[in-house]
Amino acid sequence: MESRRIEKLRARVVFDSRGDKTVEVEVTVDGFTARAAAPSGKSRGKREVQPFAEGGAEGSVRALTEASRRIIGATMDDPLAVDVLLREIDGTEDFSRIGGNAALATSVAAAMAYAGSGGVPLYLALSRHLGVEPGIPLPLSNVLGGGAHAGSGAPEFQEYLLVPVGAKSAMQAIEANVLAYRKLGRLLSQEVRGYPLGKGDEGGYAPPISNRKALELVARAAQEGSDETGVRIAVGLDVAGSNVLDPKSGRYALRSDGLYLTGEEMVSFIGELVDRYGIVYVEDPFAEDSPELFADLQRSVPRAFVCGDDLVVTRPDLIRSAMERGAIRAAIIKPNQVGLLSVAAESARVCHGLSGLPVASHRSGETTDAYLSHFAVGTWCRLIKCGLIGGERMAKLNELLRIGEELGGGRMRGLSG
Ligand code: 2PG
Ligand code: MG
Repeated sequence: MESRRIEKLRARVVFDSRGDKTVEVEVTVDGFTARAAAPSGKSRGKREVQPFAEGGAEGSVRALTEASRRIIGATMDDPLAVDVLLREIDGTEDFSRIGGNAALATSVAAAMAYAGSGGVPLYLALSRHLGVEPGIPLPLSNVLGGGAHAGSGAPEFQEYLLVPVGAKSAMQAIEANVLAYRKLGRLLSQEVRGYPLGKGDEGGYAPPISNRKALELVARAAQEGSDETGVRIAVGLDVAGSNVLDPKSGRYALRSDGLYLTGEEMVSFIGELVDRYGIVYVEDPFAEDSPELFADLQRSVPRAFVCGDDLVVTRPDLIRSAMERGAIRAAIIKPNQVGLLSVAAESARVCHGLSGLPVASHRSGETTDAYLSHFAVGTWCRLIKCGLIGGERMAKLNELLRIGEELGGGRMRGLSG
């Protein structure tokens, strides 16, 4: 690819879907301007980079604006070329000088501007640069939320997900998930008296019920949705285990179920749920510093995909070691956990090399940007976890439909093959 010049950079503070401040960046490359903002997580892994510089989003904008003198005028030989410069400029291990969100917004805006100045969409520029054939990911949809994303009284598990494993296209997958989501709403209004269908941070329902009850209802909604659409919809979970662990007792506190489990008991409990509800995907079932429990679970449910999020925080080295020791078969790829699109792409590559599933993922505080979908297609993440209901979630799904059109429907291999 030929060399192009970064002509302008401008950073500003904007708000995410939760109303928190984040950083948006505009970059102009060879006359083409692109804009990107970074999302923010609430249940963050200990080893994620710092999202913001000292002084929060404003501090990050100041730090990046100061550093922009070194970025403007630089040349890009490929869509991810600005990342080397960003790392040099920040100079810290955890991106604390400019903040991972400012770095990511710059990384993405520059990649998009580079792609746009060459007349191609981001997913195509990425797939060409990385030598990956583009593919459409299977959408994982959060339809019921608890934990850190909901108020007290909601289940402790953070996300109950629909996995439309039988879908052949993004359109089929989204339609099936929306139908099952509506069925879940009906079931909840019948079964949970007085619950006005309130929602959590990611647009899923957040009812005051136990984890067991939530799973039972989500599994019923998935079954009814499968029967009606003919597309098999399975169930997935993000436990966000670090937030369920009570640090004092070292037990997993599932208050809504009246259970206080040791690590080993939690392995058995999750294993039972996987068998009983046909769960195909379990993210962060344990705290981030217990890889041995992940490995125990993965061994006991070999057909399910145990997935690491806080466990591996989008770091290629951590993903490699967790997959090699058999702790996980899937890894969450959240670009702002590492602050650079190139590192996130490398993480997806590591997964492919170890026959694992990369799962492109949103954050609970999102923006209406849709570059996550381009990233997922361009690096062929097999799954995308981007929520379902809410403009900031649907923006990513609608972008998948548009990309699918360009790819002539697009290949969707999902969980199999
Ligand atoms: C997660 C995410 C996104 P947060 O744990 O997977 O769903 O939550 O962005 O709050 O870390
Ligand atoms: Mg997670």
